[in-house]
Amino acid sequence: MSHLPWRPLASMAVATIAACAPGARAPAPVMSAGTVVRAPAHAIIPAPVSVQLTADSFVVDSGAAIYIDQTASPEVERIARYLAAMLSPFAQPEPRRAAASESPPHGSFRLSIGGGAPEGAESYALTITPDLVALGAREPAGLFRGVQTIRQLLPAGVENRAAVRRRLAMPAGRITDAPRFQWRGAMLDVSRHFLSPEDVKRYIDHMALYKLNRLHLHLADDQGWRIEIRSWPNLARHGGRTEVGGGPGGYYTQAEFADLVAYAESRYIAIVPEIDMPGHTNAALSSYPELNCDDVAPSPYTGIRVGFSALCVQRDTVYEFVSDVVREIGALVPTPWFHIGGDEVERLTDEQYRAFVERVQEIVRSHGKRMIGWGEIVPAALVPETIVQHWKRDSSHVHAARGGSVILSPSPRAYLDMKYDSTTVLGLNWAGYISVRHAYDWDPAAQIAGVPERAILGVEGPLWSETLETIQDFEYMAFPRLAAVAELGWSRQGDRRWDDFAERLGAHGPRMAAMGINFYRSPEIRWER
Ligand code: TNX
Repeated sequence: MSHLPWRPLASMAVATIAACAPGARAPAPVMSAGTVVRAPAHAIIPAPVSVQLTADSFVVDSGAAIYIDQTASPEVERIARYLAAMLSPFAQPEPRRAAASESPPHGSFRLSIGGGAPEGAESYALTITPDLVALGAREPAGLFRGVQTIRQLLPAGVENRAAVRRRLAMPAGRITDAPRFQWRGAMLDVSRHFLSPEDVKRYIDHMALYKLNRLHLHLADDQGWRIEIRSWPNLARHGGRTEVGGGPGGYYTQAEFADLVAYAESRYIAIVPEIDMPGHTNAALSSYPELNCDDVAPSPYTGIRVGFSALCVQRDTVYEFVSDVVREIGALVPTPWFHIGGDEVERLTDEQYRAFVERVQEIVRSHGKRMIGWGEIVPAALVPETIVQHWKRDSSHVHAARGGSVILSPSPRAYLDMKYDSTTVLGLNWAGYISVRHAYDWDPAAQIAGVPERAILGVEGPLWSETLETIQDFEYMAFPRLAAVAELGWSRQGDRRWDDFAERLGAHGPRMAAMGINFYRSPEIRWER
């Protein structure tokens, strides 16, 4: 694994490519017929482990075929089709099968599973010559990540299906890559303001470009319950009908949720469901009087205060409720994680709170899941498999010391709902202003004393939605900071430098624009046009 080579070699490639394309650093895509359109030499985010580019290039000619092995699995074939769709109308939509020993004709792509790639499910090796683009990985997940690298080596026009009269070129060279952390997440708060399944899919597609692999959905809070629970139907029917500001809210049927899970899975993103408890539960309390100690269901809540609600933790009914919810949601996700929230409870004694967390941990385990909770859960007797999500000062080092792992979402760095600066209209600022640089410029391994690299599962950028109504609002806060989170999660600390990231990010402006992302044009970045 090399930490250095990509930078000097990348700038060398910039120099050589500059000689044959307009614009010194990063030539703008030109959309006229017959023009070879070049991507910036290397603006890959997150930065790969090793990039060596040459002055040669590979041109995607119409009719380019994508080859897979004779014995390739249906999943490899699906990824080949995904690549074909990305290259459309240039590539042939149907992948071709060929023996590994056969060399595909000039101008082809080849996707293969094999030993040549670095170890790890998401790792890949990419070799580009003027003749062939060869992508190899140990597992299909690695091929999918590698396809995103191919995508980023192509000009931004590849994102825009309407621009058909173009040829696509990419620099030749070799890239080998593997993630630093296994958890590279984003969180959407669909409770404070509901997002339609289509909007969530849009976000998933944007996450895929940056090799993120976990989408944490905050599915229940005071202001809204967002998933159908068949054994407690009033949760969605009543609890789903509100949101901050009094809008219509909404919820996902189980079929819609299963469809979201499958959609995310096809991009190698796991959906991590969160039902916040015992606090942040007004929507549930309002739906079922028996969850309240006084048997009185409170009114729906559409404000943005926190801390005032709590389940009646001394009642067995509450644990039946929790078990039903975990069982039904758990059955909809193939992955092991179930997030119980656990934050900001002001209505219970410490002892009541800890006992609740311990009992719920047992329920989650009894359904075959691994519990995740916000930092507040640490004082409970947690098993090492339980995962703690750090967001503010907590005792996550205690969890690390008992062999547990931690997801880092420190609010002053990773909270995507914080304003960029004092002029940002959307968002909050209780954890400070978070410029793109501030979101990028920190080392997860140095963040918390007593939580070393080996105890860190990864990083996650939560996007709370008290002030965000439309998907465009969500995107404005998430982009480009989510790209910084992605690089923090994927790239080695020694391979990350703000100046360099800022330059690569500048080249993502046209790409994000072509994707239709409503991103914040931060003045810290020299955006390419
Ligand atoms: C704190 S972070 C919360 C959320 C709010 C967020 C707003 C956390 C575990 N709890 O309930 O939405 O701040 O930034």
